[in-house]
Amino acid sequence: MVFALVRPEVDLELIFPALNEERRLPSTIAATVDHLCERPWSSAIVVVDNNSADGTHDVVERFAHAPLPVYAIGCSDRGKGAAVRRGIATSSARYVGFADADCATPIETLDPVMALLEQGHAAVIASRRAPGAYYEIEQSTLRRCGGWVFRRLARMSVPDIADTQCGFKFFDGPLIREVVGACHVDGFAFDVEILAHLARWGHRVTEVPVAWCDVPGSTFSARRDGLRSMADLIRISIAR
Ligand SMILES: Nc1nc2c(ncn2[C@@H]2O[C@H](COP(=O)(O)OP(=O)(O)OP(=O)(O)O)[C@@H](O)[C@H]2O)c(=O)[nH]1
Ligand SMILES: [Mg+2]
Repeated sequence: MVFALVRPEVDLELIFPALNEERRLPSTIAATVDHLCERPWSSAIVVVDNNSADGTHDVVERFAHAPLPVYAIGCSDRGKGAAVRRGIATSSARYVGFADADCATPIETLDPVMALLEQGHAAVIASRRAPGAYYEIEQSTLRRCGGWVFRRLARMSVPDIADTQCGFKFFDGPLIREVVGACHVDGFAFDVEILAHLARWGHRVTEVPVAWCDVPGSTFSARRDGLRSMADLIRISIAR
């Protein structure tokens, strides 16, 4: 693990927001290091940990001698959105993006994503609803109904994006640093706020199909996070 206030510039920084991820994070970082080492871009991994109560911090330490830098940084504001924004705002990479600690989106998805970014696309996001995508989810009725309402509310701000919530999104670095400077949502609806800003500023968001697999151990609570996300979505659509 590397501590650094300012991280050296690389082609790609991949941010993992992590809250109590000692079980899901080790294999995800290992697979990501293996993948990135074989790619032509210089890259770094950044875990943004909101003071996890488990051994998340120790997991990152185990990668101290990895062939590419694996940083751990903190975030005083709670929430996945706050953590991702902190990772992006402190990055100086040419391209930057985030993925979930559960590796629900296979890391191989990075190859088509990077190809599109290098062709000049501003934002490339994995999508479970783009043609060619595959996913299967076992969810409670409450979560399914909540998801339905969430999608309808999200459409008020980003009508053209089929899947706003897949945790695998990559961007042009300078552009997204400017975008997150104008964003405020700390919880799970932060993706919609970022995408809405990109759309408002005239940037196209490209969705790439993903073979997504559900991974147990979710940190999302349909009651607590679901209600908060819906309130955030209403705020995002009013702020237009
Ligand atoms: N730093 C930080 N990370 C968080 C926080 N809440 C969630 N995360 C991370 O956000 C990522 C996505 O969380 P998941 O628990 O997989 O939730 P999800 O993917 O939205 O929902 P599922 O489909 O149920 O998995 C994981 O890497 C979590 O550790 C938080 O408050 N702080
Ligand atoms: Mg997940």
